[in-house]
Amino acid sequence: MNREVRIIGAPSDYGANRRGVDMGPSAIRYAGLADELERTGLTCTDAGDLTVPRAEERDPEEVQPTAGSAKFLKETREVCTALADEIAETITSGSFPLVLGGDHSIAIGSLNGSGRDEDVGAIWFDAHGDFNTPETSPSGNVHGMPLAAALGYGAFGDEPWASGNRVSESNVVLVGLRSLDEREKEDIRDSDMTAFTMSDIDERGTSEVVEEALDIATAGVDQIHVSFDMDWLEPNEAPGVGTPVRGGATYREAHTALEAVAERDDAEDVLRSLEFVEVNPVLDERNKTAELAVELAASALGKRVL
Ligand code: HAR
Ligand code: MN
Ligand code: MN
Ligand code: MN
Repeated sequence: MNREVRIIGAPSDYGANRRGVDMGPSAIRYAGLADELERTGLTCTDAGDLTVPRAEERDPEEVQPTAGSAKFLKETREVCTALADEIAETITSGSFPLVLGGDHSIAIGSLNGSGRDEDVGAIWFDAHGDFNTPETSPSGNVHGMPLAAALGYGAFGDEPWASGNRVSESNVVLVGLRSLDEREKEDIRDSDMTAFTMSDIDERGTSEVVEEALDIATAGVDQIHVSFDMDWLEPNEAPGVGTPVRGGATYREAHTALEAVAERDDAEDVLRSLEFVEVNPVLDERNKTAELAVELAASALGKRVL
């Protein structure tokens, strides 16, 4: 990474059913993000947090717990619109956006900011598919929908703030899946995305799977967004997440995956934006998950042991 890194906090918990994930950006900063990136040799500035009024400080009349079957969609639109603008401006100014969530609904904004002026691909490290729509979601939680939203599925097709971007579906790759809803499985199979499950990682190893993911995500587009949901990891490594699922990536596998991204970026300048989401300090053990997010950010941005 040879651009200045701009840290952008998106402290929203409107997409999740567990409160506390709005404190994720603070926890990751407190874990030493800026210092670690400087030690990695990067220049970094902190843009602070986007303004996200919490549900309690809003006029109860104005808070919309449900809109169709997507909860807090109006609030999520506000956050994502602001985030998309911030990311697009950061890229235009020549800096690199490093986004801190917040629950994964913020990725709708990240994908729209990253894919505003150019075709982009995406790699999605997650236990979950995040491919439900308001029509298919069993929970109504928007953090289970950001990929479907950005790609214009279901009701999101009529929401330009969600789907008015240049994210190329055939360049979207999910990695490390292990928890999908029944309808979501079908929709992922029917889509033009590529999906690798944890079984693929078991059989082929992390390096090979991530190399192939990078090949697919970058084919025919210049750059990619990397979205890293901390629940990708095994819950004992990352206990501070709202929806942990057993059978996740190990500590080393997570570093291996992001080191592979960094190596590719060294060679071809493929990273356009990066985010770490779903860190929930209320559920964490002594900020362990936030500290791991810091380490992984450094790996993704080029930290080398030697
Ligand atoms: N698929 C489930 C739903 O839609 C669970 C989504 C889980 N949340 C996340 N996203 N952390 O990766 O409700
Ligand atoms: Mn997710
Ligand atoms: Mn997840
Ligand atoms: Mn280019």
